Amino acid sequence: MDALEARFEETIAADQRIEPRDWMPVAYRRTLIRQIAQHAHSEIIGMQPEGNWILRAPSLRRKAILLAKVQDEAGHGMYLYAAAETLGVDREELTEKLIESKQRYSSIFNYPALSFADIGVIGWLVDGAAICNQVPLCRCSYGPYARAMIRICKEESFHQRQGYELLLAMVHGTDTQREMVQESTNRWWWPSLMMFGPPDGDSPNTQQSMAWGIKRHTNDELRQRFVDMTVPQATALGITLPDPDLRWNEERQAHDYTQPDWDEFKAVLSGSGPCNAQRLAHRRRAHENGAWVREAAGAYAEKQAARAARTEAVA
Ligand code: FAQ
Repeated sequence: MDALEARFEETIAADQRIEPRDWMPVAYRRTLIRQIAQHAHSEIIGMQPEGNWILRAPSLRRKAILLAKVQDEAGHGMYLYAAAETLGVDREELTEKLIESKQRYSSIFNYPALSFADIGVIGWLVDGAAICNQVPLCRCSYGPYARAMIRICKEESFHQRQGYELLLAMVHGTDTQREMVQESTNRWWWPSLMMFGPPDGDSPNTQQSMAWGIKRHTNDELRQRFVDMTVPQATALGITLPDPDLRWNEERQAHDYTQPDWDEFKAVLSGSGPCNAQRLAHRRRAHENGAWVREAAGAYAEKQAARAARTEAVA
């Protein structure tokens, strides 16, 4: 092992951070680019299911909350692309890979938001799962990713609360509103469990990512944490989770639960989920529609650089 590699291993063993200027193994860099890019793309594509409801929110208050949440997601995407750029890739390149389906985004955003109850349930379950998965990433061994995650997690926590607060209002409303919450929970429960990734036995990246301190827990550990956290919240809402075998296991001090349909997960990952084509087509269109902004920003930057060069030459 050469000195650079030994230094990297020592930093990881001492639970300190790797910074962009530090030497790192090619595979460590590659894994981080894959995960951070996938995470950034998820935030950007993740604006679509909720964005669909901004114009149909039932009150000004609900609209303002939803707008703020969706804007936060755009911001998260930007922090994450910036974190990925410290690894030597650029945002343009990552965006191209997303729209050409060469990089992934989270499976969860390939499901449609069909009713306004979905806005509450996405906040409760999807952001709840995102928090479970992302809080440990604040201790990720790669400094820029870990630091980006601190702010993202604070905002995700607001997102989860706004969802739960909306559901509390709905379950205290009419019978129809309560039914809407139950129906929406029934649809989002299983895809939310899939967000944590495949079971540990089928997860090719977990072991190495844990050894490098990129991931701090396995997919199954985090999924279990999410189930245990969510069950009492469902009880407080007075609704049921759609798993007849969900029950507390005294011996394990955890809930037993049914696995989601992993064939469905694979199908969604391979592009045949309910909204895959729609999500990518929308993202592609937005990228094309934004071409003039990128061109204008590029022309402006060139003009500024030429002006600075002229001023320097005169001085
Ligand atoms: N969807 O070996 P593993 C959010 C892929 S942000 C799609 O276990 P790993 C905020 C995986 O990439 C949600 N693909 O992989 C929000 C790998 O692909 P490969 C996003 C998935 O990386 C809320 C293959 O399967 N969060 O929700 C999924 O060790 C509301 C094998 O899997 C993050 O990205 C999936 N669910 O663990 C926004 C968090 N699971 O190798 C708007 C950071 C796995 O074939 C509204 N990421 N794959 O290229 C992570 O923690 C990890 O990457 C995991 C996967 C845990 C997602």
